[in-house]
Amino acid sequence: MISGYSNLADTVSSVFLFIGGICVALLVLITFFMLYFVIKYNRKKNIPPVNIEGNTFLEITWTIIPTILVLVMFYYGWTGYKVMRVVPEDAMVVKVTARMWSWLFEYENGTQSDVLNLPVGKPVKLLLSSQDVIHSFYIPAFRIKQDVVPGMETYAWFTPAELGPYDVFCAEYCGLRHSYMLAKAEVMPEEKFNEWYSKEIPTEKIAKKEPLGLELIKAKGCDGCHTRDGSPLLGPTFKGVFGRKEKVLTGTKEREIMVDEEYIRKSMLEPMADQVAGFPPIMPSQKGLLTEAEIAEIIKYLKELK
Ligand SMILES: [Cu+2]
Repeated sequence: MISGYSNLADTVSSVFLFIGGICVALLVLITFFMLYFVIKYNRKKNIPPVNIEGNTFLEITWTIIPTILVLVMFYYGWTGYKVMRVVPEDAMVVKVTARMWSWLFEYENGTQSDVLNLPVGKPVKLLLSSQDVIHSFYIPAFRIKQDVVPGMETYAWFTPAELGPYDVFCAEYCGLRHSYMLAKAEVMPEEKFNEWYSKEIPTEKIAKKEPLGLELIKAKGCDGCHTRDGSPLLGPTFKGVFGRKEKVLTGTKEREIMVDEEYIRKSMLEPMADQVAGFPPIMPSQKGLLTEAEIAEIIKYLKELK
């Protein structure tokens, strides 16, 4: 039986409440005695000091009780943690890629999305990797939080128990737009998920379908730094980029170039080679992350974005 928004929710919440409860009880107890002694042994009362010898009963008590408390905390923490590390064999695998400043979700059939779509009641295993710095994958409602570290793969799993959209956060400060690193986890009935997964898009949606280039820009996280409305963000805006004259830094030398296909392509693969002046040098190379076909689609889209 699952209660809460995921199979882990109850376990994590009860450990949290248990430890929180002990902390509050200790805080109240210690504060009470502190104030009590401050008043009772106030200097103005002129109580003559006496030498107190050891008290075996007290010493044993304050050793045994905290030891038991800490061991109980450990027991609950450990049994809960063990559940989180043992992934059911039938779990659906989703590759999660973190980069400054967005999440990418990739399914076993190659589908990519910036929304984590999930069927309700099915275990899902997330394989987490980072393209740049340390991030942390965090869905508070599911009680899931796992660091995403460049150069290694981490994982997490859970079974979503209730329908709905949920917030996905990055819980590790990862730079300027860390707080914008938001995504949605959409838990849906299995049929609806299968429909989405097999890409049976209803006809009325096909008509409104976004150009592939724009879809890529969103899915690959380009719009974390580049706007499409003309306002500069951490990088130059995409609006009217094609044919624009830009001052770029080549090494330390500033020169003027005109943005053409070749320049856009190079900026994706070697962003630091001719970097637009006035922007921070933070763009990660997309080498190996974008296929030639995807690059072509993005260029096609940017050409049209007047
Ligand atoms: Cu982050």
